[in-house]
Amino acid sequence: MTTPTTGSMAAGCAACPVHHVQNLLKLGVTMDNWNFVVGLAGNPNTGKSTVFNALTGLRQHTGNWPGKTVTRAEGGFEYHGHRYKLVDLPGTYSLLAASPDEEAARDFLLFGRPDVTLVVMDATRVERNLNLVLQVLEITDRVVVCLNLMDEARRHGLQVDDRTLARELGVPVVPASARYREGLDQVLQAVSEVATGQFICKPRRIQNEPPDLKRAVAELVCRIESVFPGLPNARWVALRLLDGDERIIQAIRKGELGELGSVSPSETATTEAVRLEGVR
Ligand SMILES: Nc1nc2c(ncn2[C@@H]2O[C@H](COP(=O)(O)OP(=O)(O)O)[C@@H](O)[C@H]2O)c(=O)[nH]1
Ligand SMILES: [Mg+2]
Repeated sequence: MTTPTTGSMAAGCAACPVHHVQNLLKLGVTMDNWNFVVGLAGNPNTGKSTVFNALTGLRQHTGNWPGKTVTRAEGGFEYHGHRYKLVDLPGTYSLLAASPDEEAARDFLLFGRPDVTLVVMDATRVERNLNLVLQVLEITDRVVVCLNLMDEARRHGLQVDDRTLARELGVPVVPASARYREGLDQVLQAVSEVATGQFICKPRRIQNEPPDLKRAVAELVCRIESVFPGLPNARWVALRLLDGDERIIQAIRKGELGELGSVSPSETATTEAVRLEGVR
């Protein structure tokens, strides 16, 4: 028997939370009593904690990421009848994690799959900050960019065209000066539109992948998914393996990645993981 698909169900889907409850739990984030989870990402010193404090006020607490000495701040807010949990991630320049801080941010974004990733950018260093934004756009299509430190940009005589940036990136870009609480209402509005599916992002992705790469990625994704069923973002893992990312290879060897799938890897998984490396 086939499951009927109705228009309302399809519409409901865009509005459904996408976060991965089990993985979030493994990453130390509980989702009881929350409708949506928002990850706050960005390079260090872009104003993430300032945005976090402004949006959550006193409703926040800090803890550590499981198994790491990296602190995590969690807080919440309500907006238009929905309850949002906001997680302030460690500052990171890249998802190609180099430090435990970057690793915590990467694991949360990749495997916890927040309903919205709010990337805070420094408007005075757009080019450098775009590196992380573009990487985030590769792994999720629910992104809002907060173009922060606009007051600093103005002070330096820099003009940043947020509309063109939004068009080019395919996601909402909201200019803000978090220290002065400017633009934060618009940030909330954009986050809620993306979370509830009122706004569907069309993120800019790598175009024209060479056919050889496409084939290799497809083959690897298939094998990764059979070894680690339920692992979100297998495509990203495949690309990292092809790039020879030592951390990801280790994560596969030690079964860390398996822990973030819906089923623990079987005995054969390790053998298969070694074979996966052989594909490179
Ligand atoms: N001028 C200005 N300073 C800001 C703004 N937002 C944050 N800051 C300052 O930038 C510094 C770093 O902010 P913080 O929130 O700790 O950044 P994080 O490392 O991304 O969490 C702090 O001194 C903030 O007061 C802003 O919009 N304008
Ligand atoms: Mg901070």
